[in-house]
Amino acid sequence: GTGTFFVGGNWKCNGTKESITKLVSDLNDAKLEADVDVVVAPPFPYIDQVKASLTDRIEISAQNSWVGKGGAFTGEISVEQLKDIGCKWVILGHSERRHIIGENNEFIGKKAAYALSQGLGVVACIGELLEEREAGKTFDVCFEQLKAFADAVPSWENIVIAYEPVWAIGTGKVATPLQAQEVHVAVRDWLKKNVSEEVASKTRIIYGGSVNGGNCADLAKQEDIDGFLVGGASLKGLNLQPLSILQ
Ligand code: G2H
Repeated sequence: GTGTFFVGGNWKCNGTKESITKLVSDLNDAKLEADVDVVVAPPFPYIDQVKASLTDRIEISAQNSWVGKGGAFTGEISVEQLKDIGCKWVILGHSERRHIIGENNEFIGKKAAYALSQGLGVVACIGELLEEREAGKTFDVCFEQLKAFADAVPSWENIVIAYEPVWAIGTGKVATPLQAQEVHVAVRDWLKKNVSEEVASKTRIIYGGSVNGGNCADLAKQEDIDGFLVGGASLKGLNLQPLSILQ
């Protein structure tokens, strides 16, 4: 693998003050391995609560951010505000935002560039729909999404790429270790050809889509899987014991 193993918990639009209090207390009690970066992404209204109660060992990510400086953008949350309340990361290009909200590659690229310019790390998500996979377009789609990030960002230093095949998201249908590895190695190769050898060898490429305690160990053994973005299972405390991230 590349760099420090990265495990992100994406809570999506879930939780209450009460359930999040419990989740934070479970995370605070968990014994985390020293050499794993652990990050959680609570819904916006709870970030402050989580920041105030969660161990500093775990960093906080937002699930989205506005494309530029804050101002007259009703309903949006700015990068400046996320920094102000202690976020270190933002997830951008998640398939739920691409396919449900309708964010396109160019807009996502701009968001990434702005977030990086203000010092947030970016979890840059890419991934194909089932019909795209079945039509043999997995690499084309992933490379196009990757190119939109590459065209927009000045540096890859603060970016983690998350490969999340849409058909595996929240479906319980996890990609096989070989299906994931095949795309991860192709992404690394794309970076090598289109960005630089250094960026290709240093950028972490994490997998997301129905990761849980039962399937994470085999996925983590793959050479180019450098971590996970976990949704559903992270609401139960990032319970990835077989990987001994939490013991
Ligand atoms: C993919 C993942 C987290 P889940 O979206 O980003 O969610 O683990 O529920 O498939």
